[in-house]
Amino acid sequence: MSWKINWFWGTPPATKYSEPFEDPWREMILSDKQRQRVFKELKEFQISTSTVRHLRILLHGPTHSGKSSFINSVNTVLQGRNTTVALANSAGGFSFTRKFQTYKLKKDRSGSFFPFVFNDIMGLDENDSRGVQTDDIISVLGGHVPEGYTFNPMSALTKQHMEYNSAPSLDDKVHCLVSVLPGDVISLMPQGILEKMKKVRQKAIDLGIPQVIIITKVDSACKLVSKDLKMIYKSRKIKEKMQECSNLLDVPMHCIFPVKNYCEEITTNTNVDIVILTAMNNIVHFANDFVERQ
Ligand SMILES: Nc1nc2c(ncn2[C@@H]2O[C@H](COP(=O)(O)OP(=O)(O)OP(=O)(O)O)[C@@H](O)[C@H]2O)c(=O)[nH]1
Ligand SMILES: [Mg+2]
Repeated sequence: MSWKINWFWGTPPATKYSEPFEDPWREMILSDKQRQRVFKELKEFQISTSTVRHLRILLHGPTHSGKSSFINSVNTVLQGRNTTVALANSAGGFSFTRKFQTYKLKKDRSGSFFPFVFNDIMGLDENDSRGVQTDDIISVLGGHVPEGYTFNPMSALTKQHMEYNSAPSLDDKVHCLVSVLPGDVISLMPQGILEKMKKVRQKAIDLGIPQVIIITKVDSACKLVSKDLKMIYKSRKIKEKMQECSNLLDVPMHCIFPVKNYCEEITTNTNVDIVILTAMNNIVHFANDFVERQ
């Protein structure tokens, strides 16, 4: 039957890959009012149990994927000004972040902090001698790595080391694992890195830790989005990247959030804020659900 329809109407021209979808495939309101709503949600978020002081969010992923920039971006949104808490770097080569560090974000001038913290770690590299060891990330998940520990790409921290925390509290453990992937080069991700990420993911599944993927650099990944971030959920390219991540790491689409980090800007922008805040609100709720179950 279909050939008759085609014959009658003519074969419709193939949709151009660069053309956006007419309707956004994920509902995302981008307006000042929405920014206020998601901002308020994160600002007022509280942990629903007293078993932990804060929710611990671990960012991991390939080197230069934008892990440190994401922490800075969340802080920039919350402070409403250009900030750098975690040092990010533009040079290639080795992972810039070497130390295991916890970042608390200031809530207001009274010295209080948000009820979540970020752990920034060394990036994963295909070359075993250049990036963080998979076993070290697994140790971080379980709360065994002490603050300030300098990762050694040549050997992982083990129970035999003095620094190894063999009796971690629930506070020390990770409550949400965030895999940070660079949107512009996902398709080129070396198999070796993906295998390492899958191993970490499997351990997180075993421990019941929720998982989220943040896709950074959507501005570099898609011209439409680079010109106007409002196109983020109309872009075929971004949807394809998300699907690719979902397939590669076996994470459902509703746990994947594309963002553009603050890198060059010195002022904040409503749409950039909304995509970052939306991702963060989901992360803290997933982490809170996990802590509630412990
Ligand atoms: N265009 C664009 N550049 C980004 C984005 N996020 C990060 N970058 C850039 O990517 C580079 C690496 O960012 P980092 O935040 O240092 O990445 P990282 O994952 O912490 O890297 P390592 O600590 O070295 O493993 C920097 O030059 C950032 O400015 C983004 O959303 N868009
Ligand atoms: Mg870093």
